[in-house]
Amino acid sequence: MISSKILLVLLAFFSIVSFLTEDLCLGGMDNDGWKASPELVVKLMQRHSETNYDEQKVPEYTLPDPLLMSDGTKVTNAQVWRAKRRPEVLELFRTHVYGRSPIGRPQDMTFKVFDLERRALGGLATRSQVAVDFTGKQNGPEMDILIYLPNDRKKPIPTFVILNFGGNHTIHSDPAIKLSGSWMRPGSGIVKNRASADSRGKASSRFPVEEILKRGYGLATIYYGDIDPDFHDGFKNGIHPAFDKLREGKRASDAWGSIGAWAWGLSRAMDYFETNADIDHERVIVLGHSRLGKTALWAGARDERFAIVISNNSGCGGAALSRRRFGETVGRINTSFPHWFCENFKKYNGKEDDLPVDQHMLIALIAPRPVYVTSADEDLWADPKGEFLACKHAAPVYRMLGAKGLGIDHMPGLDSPIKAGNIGYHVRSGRHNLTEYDWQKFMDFADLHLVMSGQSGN
Ligand code: GTR
Repeated sequence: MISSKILLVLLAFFSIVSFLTEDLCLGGMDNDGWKASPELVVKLMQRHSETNYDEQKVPEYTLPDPLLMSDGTKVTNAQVWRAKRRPEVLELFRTHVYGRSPIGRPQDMTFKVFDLERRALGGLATRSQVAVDFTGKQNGPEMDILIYLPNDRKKPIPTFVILNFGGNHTIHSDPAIKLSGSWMRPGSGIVKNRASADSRGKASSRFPVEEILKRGYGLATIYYGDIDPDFHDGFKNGIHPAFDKLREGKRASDAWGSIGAWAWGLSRAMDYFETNADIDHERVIVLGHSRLGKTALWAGARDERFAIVISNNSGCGGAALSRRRFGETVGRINTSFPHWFCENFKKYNGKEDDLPVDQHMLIALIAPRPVYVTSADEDLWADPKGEFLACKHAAPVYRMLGAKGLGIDHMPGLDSPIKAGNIGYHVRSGRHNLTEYDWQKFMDFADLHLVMSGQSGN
């Protein structure tokens, strides 16, 4: 018979061990942390010989120091970071990477709530849909925000905001969600670049709406194509022509690309949240997957009203360090997607070492607010290690601002999230995707950090 005292001691021992394996990332038996599967590396290198997936072939590189001003002065305290270096780094990203977006809320922008249902999803949620007319003109560019807020929680509600790839009606089978009339990329349920009713709910595996509501969070989502359709048309459609200032009929080399536009749209959604008393606008978490993960990081870097920023499998031009040239490179992304970044970014095709920034500095711009970055085991195109290293090299800025950064130096094991510091990270089993596992970890991170820091927007 084991006495209850011994049982208690054993229980305490095992909970300490499990705490350590999660937070010091011993990841079960995997003390060395995550490494790409050698079989996968061989397979990918055979399939795409022009792409590097071999860690041994990552070139030597030196990262720019986020705490060193362009004039060579060292940033030694939080005041200098805030007053001088942060604006300088932001300006470098505007000039060389994402381009310059219009500043602030457009004067004539209007919000119209065209749907309000207090007994949505069997009474679990209040659903609303809001039309945002960016220029205040009926026939001008417009985005629709779909919002679910839990009914059984005290208002205001901390809320996730996420852009989606297929239209708001794809995130859930709720038949009252407006079927998007915007331009769509070809795919199932799409006829002549428009959504048909067949596409309702088709992305629901990426949006565990009920789970989010049950954990006390709201969810707001917007179709990214409402802000700018994702194809290169010389910036004639979407939001760009309404706000672009041309010089002699031409766009400037630092004019905003599509990522800049999508991120700007997220800030306009925040403008709306500030007018809705049921949404806790001081606890809005901006999140995105893949190209929209790049977008979430840029949105959170530019707009400090976002309390937490989450990048899911964002890769090149997102959380991954460009200088590693592992998986997708600057040259590759600018060739495949010439409309995502500003024109100046193309100067760095094959010349990553000349960039005055790297992506750890994008994460540093979010400091000291909590940021969570994820990778996926099989998503070598997005360079999991490069995503982790960007978090690690952003940490000195967090520490200078009095926040704990990552708290570790090497990659955690598979499925072993790091969440105690203001920089969180996990590498999940499986492919490039946004899964329920990812959402559970985002909510764990938000539970921990929204309570602890009680972020205030500004
Ligand atoms: C890929 C692109 C990535 C990533 C992804 C996505 O084709 O190379 O940078 O953004 O698309 O957004 O799905």
